[in-house]
Amino acid sequence: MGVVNVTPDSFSDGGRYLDAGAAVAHGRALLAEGADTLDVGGESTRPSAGPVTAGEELRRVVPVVGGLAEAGARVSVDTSKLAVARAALDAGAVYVNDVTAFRADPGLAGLVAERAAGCCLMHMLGEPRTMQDHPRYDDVVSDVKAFLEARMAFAVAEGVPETAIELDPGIGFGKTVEHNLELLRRLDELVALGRPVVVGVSRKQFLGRITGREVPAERVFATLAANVLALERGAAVFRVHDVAASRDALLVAAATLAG
Ligand code: PMM
Repeated sequence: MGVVNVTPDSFSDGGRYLDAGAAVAHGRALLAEGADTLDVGGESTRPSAGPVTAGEELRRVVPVVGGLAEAGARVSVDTSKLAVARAALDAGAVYVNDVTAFRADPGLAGLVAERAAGCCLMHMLGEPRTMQDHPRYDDVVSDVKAFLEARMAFAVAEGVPETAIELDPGIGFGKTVEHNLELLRRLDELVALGRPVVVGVSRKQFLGRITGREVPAERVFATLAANVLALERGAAVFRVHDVAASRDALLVAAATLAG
């Protein structure tokens, strides 16, 4: 899953693809690099990011979703807002990636069901503005697992078939470096929920802490290491900025594991 952020303030690529034409060109390049899905987002979820109005998010996202769907891409929309998801599905998206797992707008579940779309339910502790202020868990993996199980039950109760649901531990969303590492180390416990597990480690801050790389774009090798280990522990979907590098690393890892 290639990331197409149409935001001024995302942590690794904010401001680069704010213009719809530039974002579509970037998405097309990621497709050429081998992305299966493009995840289009118009609201940054970085720690300390402020909210964006539905109108502004719509304005950013819809032309890009339309342009990429027209180019033949399988398009995901990264949003927590019903109005944005609806417009994106109208414009050709087939998947809703909600970092709040339908908590911000419970009506999203019904929309996903009605449109027979796919969805990703992600764990986040708190909200972006405060999530990195001393996150605490009894046991991070058990807590995240219980949360994802509960959100999946909610979605199913709202009519979303279980087969349409993918689950994401939300790497970096209300987690310390050690929490993120523990989640990756014990990812098989989330895989045991029986749904494809999505991981988004790409260029994230915990990789910078470990490697000393402060510039997100310099965390590509670190991203590959984390994704390969996640694959080995059963992850199915890899949300990444660097598609070509990730594709090669994951293909070699998958071929080795298959032997
Ligand atoms: N991370 C970001 C945004 N959306 N969605 C899912 N499902 N999983 C993630 O880990 C995730 C996400 C933040 O990264 P970005 O600002 O580079 O998009």
